[in-house]
Amino acid sequence: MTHSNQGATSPAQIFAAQLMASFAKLGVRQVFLAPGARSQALAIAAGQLAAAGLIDLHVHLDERSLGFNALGSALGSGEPSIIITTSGTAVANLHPSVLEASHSGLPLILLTADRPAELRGVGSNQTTNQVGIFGDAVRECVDVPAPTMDDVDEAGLREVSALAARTVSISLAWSRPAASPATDDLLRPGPVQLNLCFREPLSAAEPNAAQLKVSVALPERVQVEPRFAVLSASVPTVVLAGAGAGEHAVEFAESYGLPLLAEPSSGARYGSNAILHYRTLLADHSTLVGEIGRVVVYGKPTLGRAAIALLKREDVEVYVVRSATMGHFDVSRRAKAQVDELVFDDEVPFEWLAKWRHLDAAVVSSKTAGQLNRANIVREVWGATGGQDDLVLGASRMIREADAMAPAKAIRIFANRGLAGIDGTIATANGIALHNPEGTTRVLLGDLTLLHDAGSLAGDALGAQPANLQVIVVNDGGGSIFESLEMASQLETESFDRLFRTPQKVDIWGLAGAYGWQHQLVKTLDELRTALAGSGRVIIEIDLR
Ligand SMILES: Cc1ncc(C[n+]2csc(CCOP(=O)(O)OP(=O)(O)O)c2C)c(N)n1
Ligand SMILES: [Mg+2]
Repeated sequence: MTHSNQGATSPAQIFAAQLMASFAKLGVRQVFLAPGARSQALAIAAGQLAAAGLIDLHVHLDERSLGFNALGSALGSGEPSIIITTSGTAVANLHPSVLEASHSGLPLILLTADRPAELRGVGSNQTTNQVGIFGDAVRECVDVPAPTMDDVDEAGLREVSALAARTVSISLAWSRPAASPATDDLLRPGPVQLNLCFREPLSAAEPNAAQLKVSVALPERVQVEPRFAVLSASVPTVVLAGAGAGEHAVEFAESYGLPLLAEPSSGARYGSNAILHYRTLLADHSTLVGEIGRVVVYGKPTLGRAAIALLKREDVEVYVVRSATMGHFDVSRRAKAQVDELVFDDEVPFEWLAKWRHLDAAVVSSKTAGQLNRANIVREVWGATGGQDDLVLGASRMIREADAMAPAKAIRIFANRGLAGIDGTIATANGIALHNPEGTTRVLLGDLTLLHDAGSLAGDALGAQPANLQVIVVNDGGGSIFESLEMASQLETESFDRLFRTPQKVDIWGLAGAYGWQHQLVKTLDELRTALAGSGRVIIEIDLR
C-alpha cells in the first residue's frame, strides 16, 4: 500500500498516538473500533498498539453492535473499554449501549471523531452536533478542538495524557465528574465521551504510538463518605436482591439469618438463605408475605410486579443499599434511608427464616419431568453451567422463568438490566466471552431478541472470536411475553399478533449458516442436554412453536 503523505506531519496523528499510548499505559487494554475516515488517526494508533501486543483490538462494522461488544467486555472484566467511531450517524448508533452502560454503571470511553469548528454548522458532510448527543447518559463530555502543531509540543502532549487519565478515572468513578459536587454523592462508573475534532491531514505513518514513551498515572481515588444505619431486629425483614446486587446481599442475609429474594441477574441467587420460589410466594399474598415489615433492597429489581408492589406497601419500610453499578433504587419513593452498610441492633429470631424455607419447599414445582418446556430448559441450562462458564440472560420471558424457579447456584450470570432492552444481547455475550477463553459462554434468549441483534453474529472476522459461545434461542415464533400482559385480554388474536407478538418466520438454520455458525435444532430435553455439552460457536434452537 502507498502512503501519499508518508513522512508528512499530522498534528492529528501526533495527538492520537499520544492519547492512545496514554490509555494503554494506564492499563486500558480493550479497544473497539468501527472504521471511518475522520477517526483514521485513532485507528492507526490503535493498530500500532495492537501489533505491539499492548492492547487487544476488536473491529466491528456496525457501531450499535460495537457498543454492546464493548459493554460486554466491561461487564466480563470490570475494566473500561475504549470505543472509536467516525462522525455522524456512527456516533448515534452507540446510543443504546451508552444508555445501558450509564444505567448499569459500566466504564466506556467513547472517542467520537468530529469535524473541526470551522466545518460545523455549515452543512459539511457527515457533520452533526455530537456534543451533548448522549445527554446525561455520559458522566462527562469533553469537546476537544482540532489539534494544531502548537498544541502537540511537549507541554501540549502532557495535557493529552492528563486528559486520558481524567477520562479513565471518571469512567471508573475514581474521580468526581464536574457535575457531581456533593461529597457523599454516590460515584458510579459509566460512559465518558471525548469528542475529538481532527483537521486534515487526518493521519500520517509517524509517530508510532507503540514506540512513544509516555508518563501518565491515574489521580488518587476519591473516597465517598459511607452511610450507615442500624435496624431494629424486631421488624420482620427480607432482602430483595435485584440486578447487580452481588455477594454483599448474600453475606448480609446469611449473617443475620434473613430470607433472600434474589433475581437470577443479581449475582446473589445462591446459598441456603435463597428463597427460590419467592416470585410465586409474593404473588400469592400468603400470610407470611403479609408479615413482612421491612425490605432491604440491593441492586435494581426489575423482573416482577409483585416485588415492586411489596416496596410500595404502606406497612413496609424500605432501606436501599446503594449500588456502585446500578445506583440507588427507590421505586416507591419512600426509602427510609439510602445507605452503604446496615447492621441490626439484636439477633433476628431464627423462626422467621425457617418459616420462609418451609413455605418455599412447599411450592409444588410443575410435574412435567422430561418435557421440553421453559422450566426444564432453565433447569438444563443451569445444570450445564459451572464455575468456569458465563451465562447471559436476554430480556423477556426466559429471565422471568428463571426468576420463578432457577436453582440457587453460584455461577456468573449477566443480563442488561440497566434498561432491559432486547437489543445488543449477542454482542454483549460476545464481549463477555472475550474474557473467558477456557469456559463456555451461554446466552439464553427469545427469538425476537436474537433477531434484533442478528448482525452481531458477524463478530470480528480478522480478530479474536470467542471459542465457546452458545446462543440458546427459545423459538416460540414471536414475543410471547406479551401474552401475560394486559393487552392480550383486550384484543382478538389477529390484532394481538399484529401489534405485539410480531410472529417471525426467519430460517434460523439459514441465518446461522450465513454467518458461519453451527446450528442445532433441539426437539427433546435429551437433545438439549447433548447440545449444551458441545463446544464451538453454535446457535441451539429450541423449537417451542
Ligand atoms: C430495544 C427494545 N425494544 C422493544 C422492547 C419491548 N420488548 C420486550 S420483550 C419483547 C419481545 C421479546 O420476544 P422474544 O425475544 O421472542 O422473547 P419471548 O418473550 O417470546 O420469550 C419486546 C419487543 C425492549 N425491551 N427493548
Ligand atoms: Mg419469542
